[in-house]
Amino acid sequence: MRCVLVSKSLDLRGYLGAQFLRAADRIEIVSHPHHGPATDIRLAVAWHPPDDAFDHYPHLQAVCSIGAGVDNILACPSLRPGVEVIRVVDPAQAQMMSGFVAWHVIGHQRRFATYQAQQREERWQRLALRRAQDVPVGILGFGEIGRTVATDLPVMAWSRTAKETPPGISGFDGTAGLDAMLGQTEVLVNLLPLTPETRGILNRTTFARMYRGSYLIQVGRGEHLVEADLLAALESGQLAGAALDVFSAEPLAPRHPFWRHPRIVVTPHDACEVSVEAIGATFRATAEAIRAGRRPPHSIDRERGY
Ligand code: NDP
Ligand code: OXD
Repeated sequence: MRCVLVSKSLDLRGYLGAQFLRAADRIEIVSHPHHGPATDIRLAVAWHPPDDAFDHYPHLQAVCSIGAGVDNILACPSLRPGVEVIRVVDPAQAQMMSGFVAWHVIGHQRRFATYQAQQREERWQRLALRRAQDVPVGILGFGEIGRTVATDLPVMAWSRTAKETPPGISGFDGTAGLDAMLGQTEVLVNLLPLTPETRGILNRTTFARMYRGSYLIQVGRGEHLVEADLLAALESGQLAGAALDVFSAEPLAPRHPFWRHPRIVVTPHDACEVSVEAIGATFRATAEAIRAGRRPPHSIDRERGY
């Protein structure tokens, strides 16, 4: 069996490195575009594949993402129906995300931006302090990563389907659940996958339902956010600030208004990362399942989109 590496934005061979290539035991790795015979290419590892990439590999059975998100693979027009799409589930990545979210939640709670502004003006002024339990945090998405973040913070969490939640976490689901959660939320963390249902969910209506002076931590996908609505909510004071890690066009364009906005923190899609070891383990489990004629673990539901 052979596997093709497909990406228009990353040199996957360099990214995955020699250790991954060695560990791909008994599987020959080739890079797209592969000009030789393609009949035994049954596997791909992909990240932002070119539109026509999969047309070249008619016997493809599975495409492994190198991240938790698969939106960029599902959006590829040449991905045929029936091809399994597999994502990486990496507890270390979820923990890294938890640290990122905690950084910004505490930054908001402890009014870090105000202290920074005061420092720039050489102003010595103590501010009223709040306790963590006085800052209600709502998470959009209560999946592998949302659950890890939630266990590290007292939170509310929203998902598509109802869940049993551990003590200390209040669960919400469906449209009514979203409204109910937003009505009690001061920090909103977006950890949703990008699907037709979730595109544009961070919009003026969502912001208006939250407390005045709320904070947004946007770590899902850029297309979840209606950028003009965020700028308007910051301008009106409905939102006090936002930490943005993902953008609809990455890298963020030069002179984009987010770069210099005093109440926006920009990070370069760097909230956390999947380890090459986790990608390797996913890849090996996928190859093993394909050989055995089983459905690979962590295959996503293509109908649902995640
Ligand atoms: P999971 O698939 O494990 O969880 C997705 C969660 O979103 C589930 O709780 C699911 O609900 C919920 N959900 C999906 N659609 C809806 C909807 N229409 N309404 C309400 N809830 C919905 O994903 P992960 O936790 O592993 O990752 C989540 C996302 O985080 C990724 O898809 C990616 O976009 C982003 N991400 C960003 C990173 C970064 O560096 N910035 C790094 C890693 C991930 P249910 O439980 O009911 O199915
Ligand atoms: C992912 C990401 O999906 O890093 O893993 O965005």
